[in-house]
Amino acid sequence: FLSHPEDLGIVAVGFSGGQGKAGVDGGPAALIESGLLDQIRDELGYNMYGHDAVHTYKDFVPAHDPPFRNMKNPRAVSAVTRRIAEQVHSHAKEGRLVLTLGGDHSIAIGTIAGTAKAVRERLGREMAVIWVDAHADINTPETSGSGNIHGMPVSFLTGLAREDNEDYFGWLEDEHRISVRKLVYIGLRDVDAGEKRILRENGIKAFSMYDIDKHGIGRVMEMALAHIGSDTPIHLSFDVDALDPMWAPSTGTPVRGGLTLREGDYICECVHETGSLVAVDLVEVNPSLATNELQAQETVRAGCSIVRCALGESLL
Ligand code: B3U
Ligand code: MN
Ligand code: MN
Repeated sequence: FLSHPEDLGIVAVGFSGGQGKAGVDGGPAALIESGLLDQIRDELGYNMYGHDAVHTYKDFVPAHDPPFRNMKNPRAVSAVTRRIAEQVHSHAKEGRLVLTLGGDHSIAIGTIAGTAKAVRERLGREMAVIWVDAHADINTPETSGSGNIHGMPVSFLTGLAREDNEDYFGWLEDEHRISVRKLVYIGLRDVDAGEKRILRENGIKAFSMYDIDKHGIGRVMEMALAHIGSDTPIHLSFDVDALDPMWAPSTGTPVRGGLTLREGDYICECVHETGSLVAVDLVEVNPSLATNELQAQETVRAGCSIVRCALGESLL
């Protein structure tokens, strides 16, 4: 699906407004300083575009941003994700694979909107999303207990949540959206009651940690990819908190009982192997939440491993 599979568009998003903890905006810089982009260029051989800047979106964050429909920082998140959608779209429309480094998971409103639109324009097709996360991030503004938009991106992207005002995600159009039928979750273990209802009522495919224990990650990936169907472009959105805190402690909402690093890497390897990958997000790396320097380093290392596997490191 990529006209230039050797070309990689990079969007480094230093943004934290989708949740309340400072420091996740420092995730991209930490990943890049640890050498991720050098590894991608030198070891994996990609031509890189847009790798020279971590974007802060300062001009897109309004001074006054009161809650709206229970959402916190709604104008900021809406304006920033609208800009991210343009950035991602401009890479994807050239047929590049797009890598976005976050930032909190609200930024996926922009990344997925951007690729979904480009995939429709270039290929005339609907894209699938594999969402790897401890959380479902499918609250509507009304079901959310926290008001944090990083817990809501999937509801806006599927159209389960809608808003007409363009300052509050009203800029999202059908061309930006994905179907609930083409969405697959992996790694869930902390899902709100309202979200469980949404998953059930919409028949959304979800592989929780229970399913991974029961079937093993190998079988789960077979089932996940079978659900999507071969020959469908895939956007992989990977929240580092899907990994067990043993591997990725330095993240905003760690939940015990998660994926091993190898299981996370394997998910990415399988997705890469399909040849259908069009975009990857790695989000929620927050180096400043670590209780010691080693924890921050380990989380960054795990994030780099996830990204390299998604970009094909393990293929012999
Ligand atoms: N479901 C909760 C908690 C949460 C979602 N995503 C993260 N935490 N990282 C919420 O706030 O919507
Ligand atoms: Mn998430
Ligand atoms: Mn999460």
